[in-house]
Amino acid sequence: EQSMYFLADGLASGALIARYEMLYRKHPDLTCNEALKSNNINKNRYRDILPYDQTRVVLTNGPNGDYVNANFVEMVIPNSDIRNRYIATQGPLQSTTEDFWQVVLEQRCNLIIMLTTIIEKGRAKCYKYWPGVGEVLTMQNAIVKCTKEETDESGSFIFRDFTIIDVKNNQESWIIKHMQYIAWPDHGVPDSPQQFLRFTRSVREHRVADVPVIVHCSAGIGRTGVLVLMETALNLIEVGEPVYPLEIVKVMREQRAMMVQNASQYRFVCESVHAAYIESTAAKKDQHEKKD
Ligand code: PTR
Ligand code: PTR
Repeated sequence: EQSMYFLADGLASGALIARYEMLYRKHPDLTCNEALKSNNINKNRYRDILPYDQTRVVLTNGPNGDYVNANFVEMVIPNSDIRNRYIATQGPLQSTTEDFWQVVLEQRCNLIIMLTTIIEKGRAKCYKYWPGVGEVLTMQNAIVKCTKEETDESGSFIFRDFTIIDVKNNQESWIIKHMQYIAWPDHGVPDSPQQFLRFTRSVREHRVADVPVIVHCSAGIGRTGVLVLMETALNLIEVGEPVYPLEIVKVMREQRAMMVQNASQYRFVCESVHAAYIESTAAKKDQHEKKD
């Protein structure tokens, strides 16, 4: 597989990282004007992390207007009819919790990926926007209940089940899976490619075609970008298409600025992609031998 050697070489020589460092962090032709309007400016967790106007998620019946710090990100898998949809967003603030759930409601989301903890190194990274087990969060347009919460055996992930009720729409209700990665600090990388691959595969198993998966960390760019890049790579490997990580980052940054925040995160995904390649080649060989 050609792109596997390309990756291994690129990592060993440092060429992959050097080319990553040259990318635009923000697309020069895209704007962030809505984010700066006086009604909206306080809805941003970080003043330097803003959504492009062109791909932002616009609320139709938002209780506080149409703005939320979130972008639609779509990753198309070539030579297939697959397009994996995401909503990449910041960790909600207390004041934007209702807007966050409004996105879930309007987009009919059923999977939320959280890649941060509430507090890291004594700093608030995300508001606890969900109810505890048996508790109910009541908002103007939605009611959310938590029916289940379990930590995986490694202690790195927490899985929750929520039920949401669309109050203004015949009390329609559905189940939402919440998958939280707790062993991944911001500006950092997960403990191991294997652990991260296990989590990303689990995301793939839970995704429903055409429904956007909500992915957030604290700013919604670094860890969120790593996850989107990894899922895209796994999907490409599944369908036998080559993986060129830098091209994937470019496509992501045309939809949300600064996705995959730093070189160590980029290196980590490239290493994980390489690990996934090796696993898939081994699995294919295994299958082949069983057939013989
Ligand atoms: N923003 C710089 C960076 O991207 O690395 C430096 C930085 C790192 C700033 C961490 C703040 C950091 O921590 P916190 O997000 O907890 O304030
Ligand atoms: N101004 C903050 C900083 O540079 O530290 C913004 C920021 C915070 C950027 C966290 C990225 C962060 O990481 P993540 O997107 O993974 O939450």
